[in-house]
Amino acid sequence: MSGETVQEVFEAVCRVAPHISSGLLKRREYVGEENPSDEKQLEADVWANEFLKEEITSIKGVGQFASEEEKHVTECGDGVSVAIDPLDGSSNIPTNNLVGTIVGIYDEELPCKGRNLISAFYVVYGPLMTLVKAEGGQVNEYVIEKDRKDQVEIHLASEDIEISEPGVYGIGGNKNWTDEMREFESGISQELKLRYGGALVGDVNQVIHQGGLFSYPDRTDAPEGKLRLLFECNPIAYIVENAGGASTDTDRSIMDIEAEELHQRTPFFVGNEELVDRAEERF
Ligand code: AHM
Ligand code: MG
Repeated sequence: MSGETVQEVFEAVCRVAPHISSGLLKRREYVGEENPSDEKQLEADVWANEFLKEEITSIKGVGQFASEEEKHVTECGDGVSVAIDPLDGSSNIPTNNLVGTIVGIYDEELPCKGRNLISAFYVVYGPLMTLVKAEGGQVNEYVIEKDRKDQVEIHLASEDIEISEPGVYGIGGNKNWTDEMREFESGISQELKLRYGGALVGDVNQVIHQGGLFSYPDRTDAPEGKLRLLFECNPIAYIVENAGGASTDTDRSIMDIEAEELHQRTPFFVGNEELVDRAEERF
């Protein structure tokens, strides 16, 4: 039953993704409000959230809906809990750099652990619109396209994706790294190529395809880092772990973190197991 709901959520997100992408053009201004994490909201953040919320909450098997852009959980029936980051990396929108959408589907009421995820996926609004989905131990990549009549088509592009051998790395928050982080990064930079784009979806997508490490660690001014556990870290960690990689907050897998608050943050490391283990040993 929940498998059908996962499929419906997946199809709903694929249906609206092209509209979100084309609607960004007119919505690149800040609206003067802040989200629950005290970050400035763009018109695009608010609009994409409303759009996705309408689609997802109307699915019968969805019981709860929560968003990085909303303070509280919305109760909408009986069934799975869906947590979204409608536009991840939205500070990239004014300059037309990469953004995405992240979706986590949990079989438990929110807030809960990442171990309760039954599926997670992200959309990359890049030169191609792609969606990477993990479910049942398998990670697949789809291309979302519109045909000449504006009908949305979903094509399976790669099946059973496994994280590649280490190639690239990206670490956020560099202006406020701890001294330990600076040392750690200096070692990693001797081995891997630096690629940091400022959108979690893009930076993690390249780590899955080219291998390596992504991190947004604790900062001297932000002991829990920047990224939110339920909307960003859990779904991404679930996808990377299902692709044969690993995740950590430096003590445990991201998915074993107790979730106490809807918008809680955590230091975040994902990538090849050997690199994640190295971070766990170092910090
Ligand atoms: P957002 O969801 O509000 O856009 O914030 C999350 C983003 C991540 O995609 C990215 O990894 C990080 O913030 C980038 O932060 P910074 O601008 O500090 O590099
Ligand atoms: Mg985000």
